[in-house]
Amino acid sequence: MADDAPHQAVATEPRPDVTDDELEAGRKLFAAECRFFFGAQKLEQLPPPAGIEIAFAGRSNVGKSSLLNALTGHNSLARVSTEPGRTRQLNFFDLGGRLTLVDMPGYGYARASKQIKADWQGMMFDYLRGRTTLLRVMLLLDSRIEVKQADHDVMDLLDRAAVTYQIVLTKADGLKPGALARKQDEIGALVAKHPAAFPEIATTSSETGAGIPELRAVLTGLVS
Ligand SMILES: Nc1nc2c(ncn2[C@@H]2O[C@H](COP(=O)(O)OP(=O)(O)OP(=O)(O)O)[C@@H](O)[C@H]2O)c(=O)[nH]1
Ligand SMILES: [Mg+2]
Repeated sequence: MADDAPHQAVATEPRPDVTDDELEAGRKLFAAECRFFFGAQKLEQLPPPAGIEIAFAGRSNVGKSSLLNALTGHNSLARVSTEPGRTRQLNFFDLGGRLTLVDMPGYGYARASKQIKADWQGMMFDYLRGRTTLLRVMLLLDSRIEVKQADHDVMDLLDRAAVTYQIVLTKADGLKPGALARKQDEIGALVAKHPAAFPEIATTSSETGAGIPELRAVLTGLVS
C-alpha cells in the first residue's frame, strides 16, 4: 500500500510556490562551483563581511551539513556524521561568487562539555545576532521529532534580533504523507506566532532529494 511507504511521503506534498523559471535559476546557481573558504572557531576569526550570507542553523544532527551537500550536489563538501556535534566551527562556502553559505555547529548537543557548549553556542548566537551580511537564517527542524526547547529558544532569539529566518523541515523521507502534512500544519502554526519567521516552510529530504530543487529556487530568489 502506497501509504505505508515512507519514501513516497514527499511526492504528495504540496509544492512550494515556485515557477519553472525560478527552478531553472536555482539549478544554474547551485551548479556553480562551491568551495570552502573559511572556518571560524571564534567570533574574532570571522571572515570580513562581504556579499550575502545565508546560514544553516539547527539542533545537532538535524541534517545541516547533509542539506548543504544536497543543495550543492556534493557528497562531501560539508562533513556529515552520525555522531552529533560533528560540525564544530562556522564553515563558510562560496557559491559561484554570488552567495556565501554558512554551515553552523548544532545547538542542543547534550553530551558536549559545558566549556565546549559555551564556546560554540556563544559564538553561534553572537554571529546570528550581529552579522550585517546575514540575509536569512535557514532554521532546520527534524520533521520526525518534536520541536525542542532549544529550538523555541533560538526562534525567540532570532525574533529579538530581528533576523529573518525560514524553517526547513528535514528528513521528510522518514514520514508517511499524512504525518508529514500534520507536521507542516503544526510548524505553520508555530511560525505564525514568530514575527521574524518567514511564513513559508521548506520541506526537504537530503536522502531522496525531495524539496531540494525548490529550496535552491527560494535561495536563488534571495540574491537575484
Ligand atoms: N533519513 C535521512 N537522514 C538524514 C537526512 N539528512 C541527514 N541525515 C542523517 O542525519 C545525520 C546527521 O546529519 P548531518 O548533516 O551531519 O547533521 P548536522 O545537522 O550537520 O549535525 P551537526 O554538525 O552535528 O550539528 C547523518 O547520519 C545523516 O546521514 C535526510 O534527509 N534523511
Ligand atoms: Mg554538521
